[in-house]
Amino acid sequence: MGTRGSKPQKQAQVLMLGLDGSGKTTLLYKLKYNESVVTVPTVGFNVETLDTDRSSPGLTVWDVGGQRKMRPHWKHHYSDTAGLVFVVDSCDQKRLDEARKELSRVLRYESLKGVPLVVLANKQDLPGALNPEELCVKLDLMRLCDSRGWFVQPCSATTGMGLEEGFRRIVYLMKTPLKQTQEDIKVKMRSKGLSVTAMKQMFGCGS
Ligand code: G3D
Ligand code: MG
Repeated sequence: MGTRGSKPQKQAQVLMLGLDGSGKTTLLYKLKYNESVVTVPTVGFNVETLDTDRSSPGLTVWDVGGQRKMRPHWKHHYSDTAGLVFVVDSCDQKRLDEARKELSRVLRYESLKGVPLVVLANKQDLPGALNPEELCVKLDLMRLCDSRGWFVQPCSATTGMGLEEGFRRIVYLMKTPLKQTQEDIKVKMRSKGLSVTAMKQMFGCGS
């Protein structure tokens, strides 16, 4: 994954949302240019294309401003969205409930029905960051993500850890029918000797 090559590739739109300060802009530019940028609160949006392997569509990633006054504009991006990435600040426990409410509002939109979701559990480099299992519970993902493929990816926009994995995961979920995703997970679980419930609680992926 990185900058686009010369040959045109089909593009799929990924919408990246999350509260202001969760790290969306930082991670977009880390992923695109492997550079740490000094960010200012995003007014409007940033958009970048990301390369994927040749069998997958390239990604057009929209980073839409997350301040309260910007959130009513999120819906204007929903219609062409093939994948959703929701970024959370894993250290900011005070705002997790606000994040859960915003995510819940987003997922209720008819035009996003069935669209897969990757939650990026950002800022894992900081002490006290909640892990994916804890976030899964705090964000009530099992309930919110009924009938869609989903996954929680730990990451750090500062170090770059987990970013490519998160975007690879959204590509995988976009390409794979939900039933197949669930089947893959069950196979993986059995190979690790885990129960269906335990694995769903840890990593999600549909009902
Ligand atoms: P946003 O686009 O979601 O609003 P930004 O968030 O990308 O503007 O990031 C908000 C602040 O969080 C920035 O710090 C940024 O450096 C920091 N940040 C983003 N991701 C990480 C991360 O993974 N780890 C750590 N430690 N910090 C991160 P400032 O100080 O400029 O507000
Ligand atoms: Mg921003």
